[in-house]
Amino acid sequence: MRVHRARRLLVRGAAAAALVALVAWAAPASAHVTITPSTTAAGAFAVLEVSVGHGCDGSPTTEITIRMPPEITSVTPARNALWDVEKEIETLDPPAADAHGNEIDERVASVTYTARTPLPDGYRDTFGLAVQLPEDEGATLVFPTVQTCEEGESAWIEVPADGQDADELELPAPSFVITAAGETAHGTATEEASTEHDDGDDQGDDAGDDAGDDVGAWTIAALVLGVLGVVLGGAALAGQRRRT
Ligand SMILES: [Cu+2]
Repeated sequence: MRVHRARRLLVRGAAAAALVALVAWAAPASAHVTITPSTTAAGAFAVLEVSVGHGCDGSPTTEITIRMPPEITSVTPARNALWDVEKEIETLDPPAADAHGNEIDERVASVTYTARTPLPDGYRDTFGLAVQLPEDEGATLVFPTVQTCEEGESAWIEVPADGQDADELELPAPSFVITAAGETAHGTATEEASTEHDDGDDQGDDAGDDAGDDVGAWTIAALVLGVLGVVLGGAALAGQRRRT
């Protein structure tokens, strides 16, 4: 019982933190071209969701080219029924090593999606890129992206200068920061899912007990994250209000 209540608390805490994080994140970024990684953990396999939120000053989008940072050596773009997708290959000189230690002499430098039917302003679309993230924790990965429209284009290639807030940029390049290996929202979700499955069979009860010992720590972590999220969210909102 205790475990179940703690688990519920954990879920609530995590949900609150996620909601606040989402609000803080989505408020300034919703209209831009953005990248949402499924995980930011060093060395992890991630799916990067590239989102296009509007056209160029109202003109429909015809093409999106996403340049891959040099730290990423392999990319598998998802197909999309409404777009043709093409990978631009570049030669690596000197060669680099891939995740398995094999020498590679070329990589995907950019991915281009070309619309079969232009994406009207006021509608969004997303593109999935499967990649392996580099090991360098703390590094910022930048994905300069050019959006071409029936009329004009938007080059999402601006990077904040030292001390500058990315929110101040008009056309910020999508980017995210690599975090410590294993420390991810994805990992938490797996943990929750596995304890969920454990209810019922014998084998699961053992695993459930093990998880129960950890629940206290997880609950505290979730609550701390929740409070942090509220503080960050408040700061983001305050910052936004100041500007308007
Ligand atoms: Cu925008």
